[in-house]
Amino acid sequence: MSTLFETRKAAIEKAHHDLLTQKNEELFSTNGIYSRFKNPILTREHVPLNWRFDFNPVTNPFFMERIGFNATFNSGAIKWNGKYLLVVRVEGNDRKSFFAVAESPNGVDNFKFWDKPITLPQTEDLDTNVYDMRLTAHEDGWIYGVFCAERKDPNAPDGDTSSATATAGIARTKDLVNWERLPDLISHSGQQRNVVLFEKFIDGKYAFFTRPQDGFIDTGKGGGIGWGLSETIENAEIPEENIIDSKTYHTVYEVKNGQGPHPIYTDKGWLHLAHGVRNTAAGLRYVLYVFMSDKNDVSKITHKPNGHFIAPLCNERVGDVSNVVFANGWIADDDGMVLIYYASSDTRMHVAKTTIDQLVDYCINTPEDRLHSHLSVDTINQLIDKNKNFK
Ligand code: M1P
Repeated sequence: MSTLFETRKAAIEKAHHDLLTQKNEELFSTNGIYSRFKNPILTREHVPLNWRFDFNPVTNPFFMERIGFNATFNSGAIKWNGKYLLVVRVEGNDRKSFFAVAESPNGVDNFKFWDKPITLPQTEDLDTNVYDMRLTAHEDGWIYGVFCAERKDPNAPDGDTSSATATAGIARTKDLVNWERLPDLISHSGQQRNVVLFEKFIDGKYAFFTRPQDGFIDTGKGGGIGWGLSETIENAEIPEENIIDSKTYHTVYEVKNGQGPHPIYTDKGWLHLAHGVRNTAAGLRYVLYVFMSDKNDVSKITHKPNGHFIAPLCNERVGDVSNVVFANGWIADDDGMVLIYYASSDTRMHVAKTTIDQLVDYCINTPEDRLHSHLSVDTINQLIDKNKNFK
């Protein structure tokens, strides 16, 4: 007769195997700009069983979970040795996030975590929490991961056990297994989150997209996507930062915004994916937007479609932090396909599929936000008039 240990272990292993080998299904896209997929690509249920369970029947006779995981979200992405890799923000039940690589043969399903999470070396100022890594294959030959390093605010008054600081941590690797930690980015504009290293040297310097912020949550006088150059990466410091894409009243990036993954080069210009945040009576709402910058000057925006590109829909709207979509990873494949990896509600990962050509067309031909209702109506009327002879 099977023991409880054996019965539970067999059932849990089968469910895990079925989940990891499940095929995903591309859904029809009404907007024609990108398609969503039926299933999330990574959930907390994908976390390997040997990270969660003690497999020794003597020390775990009930086959209980010993280490719980809460969420798998905000993943950096890279195509590497023919495989689609995500550096996932995995959050334990203890609320600590860490990074772990998950690999898929096709980028849309069958994601499987590597054997162990990433061991991230520390600086002298230990991180309390790390998250949202952006990956950059830099022309200097390294793959960099720039991420948010969070620590308790040393200036928090007694009794304040919540206030934190956000800084851009930097690590680099050649194999995504062994990582070298470099000193955190120094900027002179307050705290930093959503920092992304650009892949090319600019005038011999390392270039960063930044997101300066006065506080940990509120960007205050900061906010907007910034741009700054650093002489070195080993002691990265940006003396000057210019805002290239500001937060703006009554838009989807009214409260704050941030560069998503590294931009994608096209012969028409650089494609950018970013997140924008607005406030509502139900709290902050995070959406994704796309824009394009000059092919000879990545910091000069040339095309900016109005509104959101992806907003949380259906089940995506609910999770630990509801009404959020967030992306810090996408992969442009050799055939022009683009896979956008986005998380919903700080809980699970999804993929959306499009192409470079569709994204460029979207950027160039979608009307801009003209910032007033009557001008939005004017834009709609222009399309109606243009369509008169074609319906
Ligand atoms: O909870 C939503 C997101 O909030 C932060 O983004 P931002 O810095 O723009 O406010 C990040 O902590 C991100 O991880 C999170 O998904």
